Amino acid sequence: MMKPLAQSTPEGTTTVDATAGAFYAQNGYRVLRGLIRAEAITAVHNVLAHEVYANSAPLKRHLSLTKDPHAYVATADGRTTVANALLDPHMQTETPTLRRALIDLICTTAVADGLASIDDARAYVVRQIILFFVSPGTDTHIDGWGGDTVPPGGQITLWIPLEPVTPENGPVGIFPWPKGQLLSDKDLGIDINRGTPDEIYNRYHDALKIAIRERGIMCTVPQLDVGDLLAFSSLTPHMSLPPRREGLTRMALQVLIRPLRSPWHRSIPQALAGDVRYRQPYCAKIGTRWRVPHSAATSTFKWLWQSIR
Ligand SMILES: O=C(O)CCC(=O)C(=O)O
Ligand SMILES: [Fe+2]
Repeated sequence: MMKPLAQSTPEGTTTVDATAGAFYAQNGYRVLRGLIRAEAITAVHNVLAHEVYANSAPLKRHLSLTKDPHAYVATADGRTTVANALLDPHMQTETPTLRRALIDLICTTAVADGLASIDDARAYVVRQIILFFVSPGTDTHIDGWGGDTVPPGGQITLWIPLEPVTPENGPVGIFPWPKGQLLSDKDLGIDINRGTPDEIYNRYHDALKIAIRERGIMCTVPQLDVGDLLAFSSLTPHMSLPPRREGLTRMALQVLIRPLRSPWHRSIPQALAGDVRYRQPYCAKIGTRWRVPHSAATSTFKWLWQSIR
């Protein structure tokens, strides 16, 4: 068996591989193993059972952005489960216990240590959380498109499985990508100054897919256990692979975090257009921020959470 890249001790401290930072800079992603406590994952499942599944109130969803009732799917093992992903469940008044459980899961010293091994920001704003029940079938894209740091590439996606992720149940595929490498419209040979935002998005991502293929960049598909965390940069192209058959669940959290020192929001089209005006992010008002200890190894720092709503 391969040596894990990072290990959690029972005390919750983490030994992080010294090569993690260089790997992240070069590849734009990193799997950090064993950082999330099993009890925290169990707690989220328990809270989902009594606060989400048992409740018929419409909840805010991804991708609709609206409050929708549950959409159900029949699982391969004969159950029925919720299929439509929750958007920002940590911010919804209907799910206060889920908010607490998500904070307890994400904002731990072990996750701080993992982040400190790949990034030097030390303080972040949670910009968005999505809770997926099944693989969303997302096409190849970059998460920073709608808003990123200045310069782009500093936002991090924390992708946290709530159940094992295998080649069967719709894993995430990552195209290794140097952190901070932004291909411009000129690099891609496209015009991004005409069309609707959707058309520009599609034109850019279609050209990005061709560039990935022409460069021979191979998709990496991490198999993840409960407890693992996949971190990737906002410019790292990725997608969801489909499940091998219908009715396979693949529960996971996607947490977008942006360094507090660069909380402003500039979309990739704005960055490519050379737009120097920073749009203050709505997330700075509604988000939740926390700090990572400066010396992750020695600090007795307690996670600082502050709702800045
Ligand atoms: O969970 C997945 O398969 C990927 C989702 C994703 O990349 C996104 O929503 O930005
Ligand atoms: Fe994504």
